[in-house]
Amino acid sequence: MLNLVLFGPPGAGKGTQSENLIHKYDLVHLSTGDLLRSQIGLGTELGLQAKQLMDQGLLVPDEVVIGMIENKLNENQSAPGFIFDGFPRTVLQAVALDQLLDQHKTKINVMIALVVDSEELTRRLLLRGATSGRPDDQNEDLIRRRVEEYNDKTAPVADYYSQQEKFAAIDGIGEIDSIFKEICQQIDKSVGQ
Ligand code: B4P
Repeated sequence: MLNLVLFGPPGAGKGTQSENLIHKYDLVHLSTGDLLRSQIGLGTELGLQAKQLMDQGLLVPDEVVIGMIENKLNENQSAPGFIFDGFPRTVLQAVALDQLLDQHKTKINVMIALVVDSEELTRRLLLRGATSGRPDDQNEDLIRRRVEEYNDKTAPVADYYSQQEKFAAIDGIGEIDSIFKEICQQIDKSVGQ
């Protein structure tokens, strides 16, 4: 099995690169952002609660996203591997993911971090906000809040994978295709191909 964490601040290109990676490596894509937006679209209680936090640029509670990932792992027991996009976003989520994968007799192979400066992140997200209708992409103060939330709560997750010697950083600025090639090289290296 190949299990990959795609990591980086909001707008770093995680969702964009995941689209290509799932085809090349035949992986199941688990994006907690997409899962939460789907709950919002369905108007569920969970979606309503998540929307209040997401619209403020804040993370939703750990137990909510961990529960969603647990359900998806159980639903996809015969998958050849997973790409975790936007999860884990806290150290507690990272510990929970290791425990869940252990129950499924598998593990994370590599965490790939896309490095992009905050000026470029703001530019990309405002550009996406102009067409996507995502409320969290339409306001510069809110984007700044999301980046602060990332720096406070999510950035330490990199150390967690670094300590396990699974961390690889890639420059996330440049052509989408060339960044994709670099990610693939890193994945192939980590699985010894
Ligand atoms: P996400 O949906 O994960 O939002 P994101 O980080 O903004 O998306 P992403 O980073 O994938 O966007 P991409 O770079 O591909 O989360 C939204 C919210 O959900 C969070 O703020 C939080 O509230 C909540 N949430 C999600 N997961 C959670 C968790 N685990 N715990 C708690 N809360 C959670 O794309 C950005 C733009 O850049 C696109 O328009 C793309 O076209 C462009 N782009 C990409 N690569 C480019 C490149 N190389 N050059 C130029 N543009 C590029």
